[in-house]
Amino acid sequence: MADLLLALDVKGKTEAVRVANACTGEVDAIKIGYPLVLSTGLGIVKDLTNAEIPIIADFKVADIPNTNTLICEEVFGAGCSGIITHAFCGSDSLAACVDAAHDHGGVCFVVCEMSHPGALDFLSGDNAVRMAEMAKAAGADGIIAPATRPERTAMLRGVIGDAMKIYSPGVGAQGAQPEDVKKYVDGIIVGRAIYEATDPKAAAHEFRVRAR
Ligand code: BMP
Repeated sequence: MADLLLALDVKGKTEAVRVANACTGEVDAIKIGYPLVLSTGLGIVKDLTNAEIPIIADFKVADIPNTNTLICEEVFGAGCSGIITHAFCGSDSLAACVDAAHDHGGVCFVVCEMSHPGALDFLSGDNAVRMAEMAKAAGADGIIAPATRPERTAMLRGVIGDAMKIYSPGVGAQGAQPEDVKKYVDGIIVGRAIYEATDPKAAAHEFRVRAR
């Protein structure tokens, strides 16, 4: 049984609030990232938290520890409850994000293997295993692993154990189905298949039911 996270990669406040309001009650969290925040500013978090849904900032943080800490302070200060970071900058950079998240009562998720075909160039294989081990050692709350490669996500579950969560993108527009991964993960991430749907609420409802 997996939660449903809406990847709200729309542009502008009007569209973001329209989709978020439509999906209220059907999604367990909203993931925001550069497309939305660069088009609206971080103030969009307050507009979305009116719906009282947890907001996770997918900024795939990847810098030196001090810069990572500064980014996290802005994210959690704006009202987000989670941050998604990369691990490839090293254990000190990763620790900065985990520590900042926990200092603010939030959660930190670590990208280990990505869902798109190009992930096979670097963000996969032994590198993914190593980053999952780094995420566990850093005390991260969970990892990001691909619904498009369920066997890899199952393997990464074995690396991190059951105490950490896995959120899994790739369902819908990228071709994966909720049934492919729901037994391995705690949440599926769906973007275009919901926010581009004629009826986002109905689409979210269907994904939520299928993820259960
Ligand atoms: P969509 O369902 O429209 O493909 O959106 C997927 C979302 O998950 C996007 O926000 C994307 O940036 C994110 N994502 C992904 O697709 N694959 C990954 O490996 C990691 C991601 O964060």
